[in-house]
Amino acid sequence: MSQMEDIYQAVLNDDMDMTSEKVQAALSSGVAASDILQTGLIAAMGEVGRLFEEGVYFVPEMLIAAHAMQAGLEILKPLLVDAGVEPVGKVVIGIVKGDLHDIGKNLFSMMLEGAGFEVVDLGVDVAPEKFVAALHDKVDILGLSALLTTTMPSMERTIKAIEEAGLRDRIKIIVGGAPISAEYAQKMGVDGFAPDAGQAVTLAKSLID
Ligand code: B1M
Repeated sequence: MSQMEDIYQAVLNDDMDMTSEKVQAALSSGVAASDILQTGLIAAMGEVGRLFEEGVYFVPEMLIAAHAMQAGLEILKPLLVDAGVEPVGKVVIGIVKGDLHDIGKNLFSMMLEGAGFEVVDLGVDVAPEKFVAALHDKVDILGLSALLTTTMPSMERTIKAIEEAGLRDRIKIIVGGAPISAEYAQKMGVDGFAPDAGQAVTLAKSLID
C-alpha cells in the first residue's frame, strides 16, 4: 500500500495513533504536506461522509475520524504555516450557530497564521451576538463557516446582526464551507467566498491589499 493509502485508511479506520504515525512517516520520506493534506486526509474525510450518507458509518465513526484527521493536521501544522511572516491584518473566524464542524475552520486558521494574520478563533456554534461583540475591536476581516444546509440561515442571521450593529462598513466578510456557493455568498452581500482554505487565505490577502 502507498503512503497516501496508509493515511487514507488510518482515518477511515478511525485510528488516531496510526494516522499520526503514517503522516509522520510520509513527511520523513519527503512527501509534501499539501499532498498529505489533499490526497490523504481530506480525501479520507470525503469518503467518511459518503459512508455516513450510505448508512455504513454513524455519528460516532464520523467523530473519531475527525479526531484522527485533526491529529494528522497537528503534525502538518508547522509545515502549512511559514514562520516569521510580518502580521498583515486581523481576522475573526468562527462556525455559525448550530454547527459543530470545525476541521475546515481549523485548517483555515492555521493557514491564515502562516500567511501572517493575527487570528481570533471564536470556535463552533457561535451566536450572532458573539460575532458582533468580537468585532468591536479593530478587525479587518470576519470569516464565517457553515457545513450544514440547516445552518446556512445562521450565516445570514449573523450578517444581519452585524449590519444592525452598524459594523458592516468597518469590516470585510468572507464565507465558506461545503454547502456555501459563490451565488449564495453574493446573495448575502458578503465581500468574498472561497471553496477551500488555501483560496480563502488568498482572498483574505487580496482584501487587505
Ligand atoms: Co457531519 N455532516 N454531521 N459531522 N460531517 C457532514 C457535513 C455531511 C455532509 C455528511 C453527509 O451526510 N455526507 C452532513 C451534512 C449534510 C447537509 O447539511 N447537507 C453532516 C451531518 C448530516 C451531520 C449531523 C446532522 C449528523 C447527525 O447528527 N445526524 C451532525 C450535525 C452536528 C452539528 O454540527 N450540529 C454532524 C456531526 C458531525 C461530527 C460532530 C460527528 C463530525 C464533525 C467533527 C468536527 O468537525 N470536529 C462530522 C464530520 C466529520 C462530517 C464530515 C464527514 C467531514 C467534515 C470535514 O471535516 N471535512 C462531513 C462530510 C464531508 O464533508 N464530506 C459531514 C474535512 C474539512 C477539511 O472540510 O470542513 O468542508 P470542510 O472545509 C473545507 C471547505 O468547506 C472550506 O475549506 C476546507 C478545505 O480546505 N471551508 C472554508 C470551510 N470553512 C471555510 C471558510 C472559508 C472558506 C473556506 O472562509 C471563511
